[in-house]
Amino acid sequence: MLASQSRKAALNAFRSSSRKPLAAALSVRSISVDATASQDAQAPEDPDKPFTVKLLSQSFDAYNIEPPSLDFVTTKNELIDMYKNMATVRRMEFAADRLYKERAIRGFCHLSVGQEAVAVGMEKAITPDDQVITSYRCHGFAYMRGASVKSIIAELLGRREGIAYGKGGSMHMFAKSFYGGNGIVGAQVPVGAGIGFAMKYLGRPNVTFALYGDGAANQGQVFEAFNMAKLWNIPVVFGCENNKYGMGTSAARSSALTEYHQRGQYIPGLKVNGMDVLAVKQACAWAKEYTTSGNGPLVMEFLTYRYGGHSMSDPGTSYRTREEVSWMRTNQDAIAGLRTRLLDWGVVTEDGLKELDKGVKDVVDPEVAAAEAAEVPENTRKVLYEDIYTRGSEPDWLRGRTAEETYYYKE
Ligand SMILES: Cc1ncc(C[n+]2csc(CCOP(=O)(O)OP(=O)(O)O)c2C)c(N)n1
Ligand SMILES: [Mg+2]
Repeated sequence: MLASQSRKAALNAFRSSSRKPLAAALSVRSISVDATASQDAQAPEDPDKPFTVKLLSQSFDAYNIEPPSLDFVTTKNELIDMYKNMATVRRMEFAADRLYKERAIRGFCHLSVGQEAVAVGMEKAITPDDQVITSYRCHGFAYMRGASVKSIIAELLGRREGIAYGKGGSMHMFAKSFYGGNGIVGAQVPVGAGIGFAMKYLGRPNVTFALYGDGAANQGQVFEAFNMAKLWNIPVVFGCENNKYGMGTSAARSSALTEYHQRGQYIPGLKVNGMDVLAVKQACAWAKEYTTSGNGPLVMEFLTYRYGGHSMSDPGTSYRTREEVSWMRTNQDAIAGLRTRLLDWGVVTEDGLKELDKGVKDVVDPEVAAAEAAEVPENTRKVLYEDIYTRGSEPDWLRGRTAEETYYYKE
């Protein structure tokens, strides 16, 4: 029996078990978020030789458009690379989790553990000249856009070696063709439409992905951006990462229609199994082709799940059950799902997987250590205001959390 088949059997057993409330909660999704089940396939010997695998039949749900093909063409090397990328993002965020708990990271810290397939699958479908902008949950996207693990962790630690010189923190990381990391919920959607407009205006053949959460999807500015994008046929993909919850409440309690891919009304949409990195890549490649062929925008919904709370200060269990979180972790995890397929398809052996995991550890851990070893910046006016104020306009004081904490440099 294939590993994926035993997983499938476990899943079916769970679904038919007496634990009705959770099964009911999960069945509101009309497409699968299964990342583990796979059709039979056999990878060729040559790691660069393309071969075709079938995506699960419930990978996509299209709105006013033909969905992408379920035939996914890949290579051993691509599959291995996707695995390494997702494992790297997860290990990096585990390090951030530890550093936050040790109080080395202060302020905000939003982890995407559970959602890695979206950032990785999307990047595999686009080029470095395509554009990406996202919400505050941005570490994985920053890494996939080219930021090093060291520069991301150093940013969280407030070091000058950070990707934004330690002045942005968790929500404000930027790289080439990556416009952050935005702390204002929803703000990145019209900005993303603007980036897409710039691509069209400049005659570039590139797509822009503007990502937002289910919690941002009801904002007025989102619909204003949809309108302009359609009016001017802007090559932008509005990508809703639907992880089922906003900051403390479920999507079903905040949205009159939780089919986020249909919320563009006059814009075609596609819902994607966001726990399956292969489905994400297939959908994003299809979306790039559609939007950059003069068809205008698309609305995409990535069904995904975050295992942690909204931020480090949220245990994430007051608005969902522990059972639900652990069920998703055990049964629908994107990384575990790809592991199963790598084995089933003969891409790697069990020993090969161990090697891959060790390789990820050997890359991530020294980079995290280097970020931790970087010097804490001096608390001087020069360092604090560098890159923030135009020379000569720096204030002589720094506001604290309370009036008493205000720091006056000249005293
Ligand atoms: C304009 C604005 N309103 C409120 C907030 C506070 N806030 C931060 S995240 C969040 C919920 C966002 O949920 P969602 O978009 O689903 O993203 P997720 O946390 O699930 O990734 C809220 C209300 C904010 N940052 N900006
Ligand atoms: Mg959400």
